[in-house]
Amino acid sequence: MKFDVTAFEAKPGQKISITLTNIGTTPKFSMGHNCVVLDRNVNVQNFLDAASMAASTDYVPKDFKGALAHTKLLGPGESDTVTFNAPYIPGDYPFFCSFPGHYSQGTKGVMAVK
Ligand SMILES: [Cu+2]
Repeated sequence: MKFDVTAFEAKPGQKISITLTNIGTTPKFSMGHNCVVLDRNVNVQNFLDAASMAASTDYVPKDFKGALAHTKLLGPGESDTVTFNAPYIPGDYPFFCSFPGHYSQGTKGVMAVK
């Protein structure tokens, strides 16, 4: 369970498009995937804890600040693209699938703004 891209670089403020395609075959309720880009000062585990309670909003907690961008939660064969501007502050920004358990199984990566 991995993203095929686990690291990329961006310039501050650069327009970024992330396209996620779920190439799996397991139904969305048990094996959906999304891609969330988090601000660099947000504690990932705190976000994931909130995300695990947010099934109704694609595991993106609406009352938890810090997601810079996210795709929809995708079932098998589905695809979604999200476009956003990279932050102006250089640093490493994590991205990951916020479906419960998927981060710890390795569905994650880093966007390096420099
Ligand atoms: Cu996932």
